[in-house]
Amino acid sequence: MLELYHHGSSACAAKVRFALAEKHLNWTGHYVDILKGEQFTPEFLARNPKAVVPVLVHDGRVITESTVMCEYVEEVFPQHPIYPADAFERAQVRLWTKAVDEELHPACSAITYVVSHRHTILRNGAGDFETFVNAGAREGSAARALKWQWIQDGLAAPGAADKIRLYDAYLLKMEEALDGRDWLVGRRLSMADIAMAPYVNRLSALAMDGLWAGGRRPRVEAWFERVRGRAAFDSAFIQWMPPSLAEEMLANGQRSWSDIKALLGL
Ligand SMILES: N[C@@H](CCC(=O)N[C@@H](CS)C(=O)NCC(=O)O)C(=O)O
Repeated sequence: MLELYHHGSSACAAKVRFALAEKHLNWTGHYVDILKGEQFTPEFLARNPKAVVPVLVHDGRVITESTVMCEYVEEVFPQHPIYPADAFERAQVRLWTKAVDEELHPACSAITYVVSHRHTILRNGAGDFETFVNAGAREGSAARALKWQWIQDGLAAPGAADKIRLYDAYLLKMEEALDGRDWLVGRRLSMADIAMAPYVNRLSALAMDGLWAGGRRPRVEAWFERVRGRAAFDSAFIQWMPPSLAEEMLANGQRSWSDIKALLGL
């Protein structure tokens, strides 16, 4: 039995939901509202002391880290593969998943918090700095201190603008990788596309389709249409997103779009 602890707006959780759906695997969901602090309950911290979703539990065994979870399900359930058979192509896929884990995900957290989540968290009550930073395990406290700045200062927080430029640079990398092909690696959808899709979808959820639409990144635009056309898209991205949060993110994104455009010189 597969169980997933997840949240509607979590890009990492969407990645795992997308992978599970593409692999035709059934799972049971446990919704953890990370915008209300449910990741800090003793029960959740026992499963992941880093206080982040997603967490996968397979027959009672806990697996953390979204990319590790996708590799795990691929190994345990090899039907409907999401990694290519060719070793060189698998290496290319891993370069994308590594880039997501190391660079794009932190950039996505920054953009999501400074553009939208900060408003939701401030409304729900962020509490005080000490409590906020020490809510998770010690190893996560530096990341939470950074988040505190994003929540308090928005786009003016130190480093936030750089993260947005880095995010935009990834759209250009995708545009280049998609030259002459439908998918990021090889001839069919792979874990590279599954890993990148939540991050492009996030921009769309924040009303930032202008970063690729209107002829700026036409191959990314066509790729995202293909991703949206997958049967798995709905269960990965739409079904779990609370409509009120989707509306709030869209409205917050629309409010910030002129600042984002100015920052990127569009
Ligand atoms: N490297 C981790 C990152 C997990 C992560 O950052 N999760 C975010 C949502 S995408 C989270 O749970 N954040 C909780 C918080 O903001 O307090 C993974 O890939 O699973």
